[in-house]
Amino acid sequence: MSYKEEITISEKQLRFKAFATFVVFIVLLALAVFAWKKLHQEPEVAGTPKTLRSVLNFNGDFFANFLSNMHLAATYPAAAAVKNVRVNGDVGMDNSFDPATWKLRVIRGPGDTLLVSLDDIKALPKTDIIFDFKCIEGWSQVTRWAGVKFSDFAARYHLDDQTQMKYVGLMTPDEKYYVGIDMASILHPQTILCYEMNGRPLPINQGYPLRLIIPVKYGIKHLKRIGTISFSNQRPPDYWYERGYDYYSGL
Ligand SMILES: Nc1nc2c(c(=O)[nH]1)N[C@H]1C(S)=C(S)[C@@H](COP(=O)(O)O)O[C@H]1N2
Ligand SMILES: [Mo]
Repeated sequence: MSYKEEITISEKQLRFKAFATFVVFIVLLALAVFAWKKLHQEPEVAGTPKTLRSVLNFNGDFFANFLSNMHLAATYPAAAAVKNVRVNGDVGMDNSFDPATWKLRVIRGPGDTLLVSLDDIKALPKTDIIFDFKCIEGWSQVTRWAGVKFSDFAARYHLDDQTQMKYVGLMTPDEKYYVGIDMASILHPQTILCYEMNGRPLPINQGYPLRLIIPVKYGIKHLKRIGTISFSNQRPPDYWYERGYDYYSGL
């Protein structure tokens, strides 16, 4: 007697099994097609079908709440910074802009806007940061920037009531590009209102006179050409969130 028992299947049984497997396959396929269609008939919320958006929001909130964003992003020696910095997005960066008349508008509250010149900003303590700038498109570059820490700026202009709120909104002067940032991330010690790249004034296509550099977030949040800054307890509008991305886009 052999150790293993032999199993014999009749041809009839075999045919039945093949048929049953095929039926299961068709049923699953039909279900998948049905679910896919249903998903695409759903109303969109912030650029994504409702169900997908709620999964994305859940993931976003999970990472925003349960992972600390108080870590420091890795920094690099100046020699590691690339010379040819990639220019990526240009929404809100049209040529009609006149940098000579620019002032930063800080909306402290209804009817209470503070105007700050580039010279005033440059007079504040300067912070350098060399880090790996990451875009959600999949590229990254070690780049070098300098400016004033947002937290130093907020302290100098006594924005104490404002920084008690939950969010900061930033917009280009034409209001065509805009981002919302949670307060913890904007007050992070590596977040700067940036006016220099590679030791020189920001080039116009990199956001001259002032851009946001926020190493704990993906590139989409590093708004170039800041026009206004405002504060709120509700999430400010966010350009890429409205087009289907994660609101926090943290790293
Ligand atoms: N005003 C404005 N800021 C912007 C964008 C944009 O389209 N408009 N694109 C963002 C994206 S997706 C990235 S990756 C970075 C790219 O910055 P860079 O052009 O200096 O490399 O800018 C961000 N800031
Ligand atoms: Mo990006």
